[in-house]
Order: sequence, then structure tokens, then C-alpha cells
Amino acid sequence: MTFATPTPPIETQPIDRVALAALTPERFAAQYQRRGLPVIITDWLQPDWDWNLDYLCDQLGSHEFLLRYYGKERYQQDKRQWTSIGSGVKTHSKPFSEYAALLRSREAHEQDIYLAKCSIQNTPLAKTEAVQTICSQLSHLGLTQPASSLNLWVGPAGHVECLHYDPMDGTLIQLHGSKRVVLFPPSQTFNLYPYPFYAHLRYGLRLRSWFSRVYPDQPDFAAFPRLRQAMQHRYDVVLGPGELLYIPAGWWHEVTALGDEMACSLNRFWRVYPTPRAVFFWGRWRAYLGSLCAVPNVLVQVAVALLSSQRQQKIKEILQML
Ligand SMILES: O=C(O)CCC(=O)C(=O)O
Repeated sequence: MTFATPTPPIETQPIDRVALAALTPERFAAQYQRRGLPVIITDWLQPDWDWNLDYLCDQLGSHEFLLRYYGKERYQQDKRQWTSIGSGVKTHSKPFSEYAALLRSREAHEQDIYLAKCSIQNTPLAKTEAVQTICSQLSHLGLTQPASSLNLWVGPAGHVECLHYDPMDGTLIQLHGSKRVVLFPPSQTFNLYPYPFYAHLRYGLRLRSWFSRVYPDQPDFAAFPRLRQAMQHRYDVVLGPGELLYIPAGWWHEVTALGDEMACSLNRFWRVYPTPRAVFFWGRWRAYLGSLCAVPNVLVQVAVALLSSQRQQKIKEILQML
């Protein structure tokens, strides 16, 4: 694919970076949560913790996870040609130790294989002191109404989780390696060319209307002229080990694992507070409308899975996609 216009100078604006100890639930709510503003909060890791591959293998070795096989060609393609995205891409279930071997041999880097958004709820990791501490630190911040369990993200350096927003508030905690996050506020949704919500009628939940069709690092202004406006509102941050990024509902984010090795993070989604921020956020209703359009397609997939000889595996894949 060729891009018509070279990358313009990007106006980056700062996002607050605050130590966890400097925040109270009241201060977090008043300065960031109520206003729906992102913030980086530091000091989440104890000095002797390292969430490297050896540690993860000790905790998760034989536990099975669904891996996303993105494939190395994906980001060379025009996103308008994509027929799957995020958890809608091809998946395979493997024990963590086998995935670790793919990371060590760099096959995961070459084929862009990602362990994305996998719940740790029923794994030994959930019971560790490290995770218990993280959970109590989150509640000290006033985050007490989770909308998901804690999810693990482990992937090769260089992997890009492409530009999308979530209909809930999110907290992304970096545990090993670093990630660059490009952010745009919800006001830029129209200028970021999301897939239309009715695309779900054809693609079910394989494609998602809360993903963007643009590449923020290779902007094609001829095809997406309004992207020029969005670029004026772009924020770039680097999240290092022990840092948490609070991503309020509707904030667009593209996440790239930096370095040469692998990156590991935990995230959790939260009910949007205060409620009017959720009710008056059009992107949330747009996402629900998209999901509603996906229902007939998902029902057909379930029927096909039930008739298949690999019924259990296929149903697991559909549940993971949901
Ligand atoms: O870490 C990643 O690759 C993506 C994380 C993400 O999209 C999120 O926390 O909402």
C-alpha cells in the first residue's frame, strides 16, 4: 500500500504523570475520572518484582490461552480491506509454556502472535501477592466497580494493537517492557474514520466499529482528509514498567510494544463513573448498536460450531471473541 502524503509534524501534548502515593480516591475522581481525562500513575511495582518470561512460565506454564495470530502482512494492508480485527482474528489455544517458546524462538515476533486480553481469574497468577497488591492499590484509587476481570497481555516487541476505543473506562498496567500509546480524545471519533456500525451485519464481531481505519503513524490524508484535524489532538506517551495508564471510555488508543524482547501488561475495565459520562457518550451507544447488528451473524457461527466435530474448541473461540 502507498500513502499519498508524508507524515506531518505532530503536535504532542502532555498527559499528567502522578505518583500513586500522591493520589487519593477524591483527587483521582475530581481531576481525572469525573472529567474523563487520561493520566499515567507511577509506582505500581515493588522493586523485586519482574514479570519476565521465566516468572510467567512458573505461574502459568500449563494453563491454556487463546493466542491471536495476526500475521506479519496485516499492517502492510489498507485497513479498508480488513475483514477481521482485535479478538476477531484467527486464534489458537496453547499452553503458556508453548507460547513462551514461540517468543523465545522469535516466531511470535515474525508471525505477530499475541496473547491478548486473557482473563487470569482461574490461574495461579490471580492468587499471587503481586496481583493481590495491584488489586488493593486499584481500590485505594477508588476503582471498585470492575466491568471485567484482570486480563493479561503478553506479546512480542513490535506488536501494534491498532487504534480503537473501549466503551468502558480502562486501566492498563505495564509490568515488563515498555509500550508507546498514541491517544486521541473522544471528540475526534468522526475524524478517525471508525468502521461503520452496520459492518457488523456482514462481519459479525470479527470486525469492530470501535476500531479506526486510519494508521496514525502513516496518515493517508488523500483517503482520510479529516485525519488532519484529529492529528492536532494527538497525544503520545511511553508507559514503562510499573506505570498505569487510565484510559477513560471513548479515548482512542493505539498500543505498540517497544524494545526487542517482549512486553507484559495487565488491564481491567471499569464501569464508567459518574453515570452521565456513560449515558451522554455517543461512542458507547454506537458500539452497542454495532454489537446488536452482529447478533444474526454470531448466531449462525454458534450453529455452525455446534454442528462441527471440534465443537468445544469452536465455542471457546466464539466466547473469547465476545
Ligand atoms: O496493551 C495492549 O496491547 C492493548 C491494551 C488495550 O487496548 C487496553 O488496555 O485497552
